[in-house]
Amino acid sequence: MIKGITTIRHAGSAKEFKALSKLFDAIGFERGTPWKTARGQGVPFKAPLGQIEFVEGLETVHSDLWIEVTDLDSIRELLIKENDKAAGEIQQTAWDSRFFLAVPAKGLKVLFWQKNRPAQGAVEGDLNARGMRFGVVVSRWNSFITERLLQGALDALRRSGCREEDITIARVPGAFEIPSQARTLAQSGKHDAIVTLGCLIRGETTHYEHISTEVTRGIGQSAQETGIPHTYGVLTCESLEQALDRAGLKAGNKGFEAAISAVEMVSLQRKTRGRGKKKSMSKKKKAR
Ligand code: DLZ
Repeated sequence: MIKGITTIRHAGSAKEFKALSKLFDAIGFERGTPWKTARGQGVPFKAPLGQIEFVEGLETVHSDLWIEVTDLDSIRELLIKENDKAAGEIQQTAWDSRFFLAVPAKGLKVLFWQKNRPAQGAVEGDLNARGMRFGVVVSRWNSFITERLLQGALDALRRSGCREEDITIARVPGAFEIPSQARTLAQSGKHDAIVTLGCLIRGETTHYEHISTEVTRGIGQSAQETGIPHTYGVLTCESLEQALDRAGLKAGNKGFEAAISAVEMVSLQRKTRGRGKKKSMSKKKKAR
């Protein structure tokens, strides 16, 4: 059974090793488990998809590593910001994509590319959480489930490039307390989005309908009134079995999904927020 593909790149020195690791962190790769012995060190960087492609015929672009991305322009900006002056200009390919070449270390040619999307006039958020700050509100009631949701959410944030220190976790007693804490975090000005996680089980919850309606309404209201995206990872289930399925078993992990949605919403908000709004926010900051 094939498990995966690894491309080994030998760094020329410890300094180059460090610089390459920093750069791959910055562009959103998931860091694997590093190793170090007396004779050397290694650190894997993982992508959601790895493949080997054989090509025959006319192939004009040559590169050691091809990295497909969802937002080519942001990646190029990031590379330039990280001092990779070798990031070339973006060009069109003959196969309906755009690309640019970068040389992050001597002799290492990396090609970043993105498939052209049909021009639909739509703007979408990206999944790069580098530099974003998140508040995560998680309830302790049914902690057997909610802790799994939390692990899913943290996994999603880390994999998208969010740093540990940019995540604040607030634990509340039960789902009913989630909205007020979510609002407190949203109003603090310290978070770009709030991820809410909880678990209500109908069979075990008195006034299930009332609580779930109130929690959903409260979270939505906090999002609308603060202008900070809130995402919904509160399970409302018929049984414990159903909740377990949604917390990492058959039906995925709703915590992971809520966190990924939060990353996308922050990115979308940044892309679509008008200039005027940004200005008035910085004025507000100055006034404080
Ligand atoms: C009281 C209660 C009940 C019966 N069930 C749940 C539940 O299934 N999930 C949950 O998150 N919280 C539950 N709670 C607690 C309430 O949400 C709330 O924390 C308490 O009533 C205290 O205000």
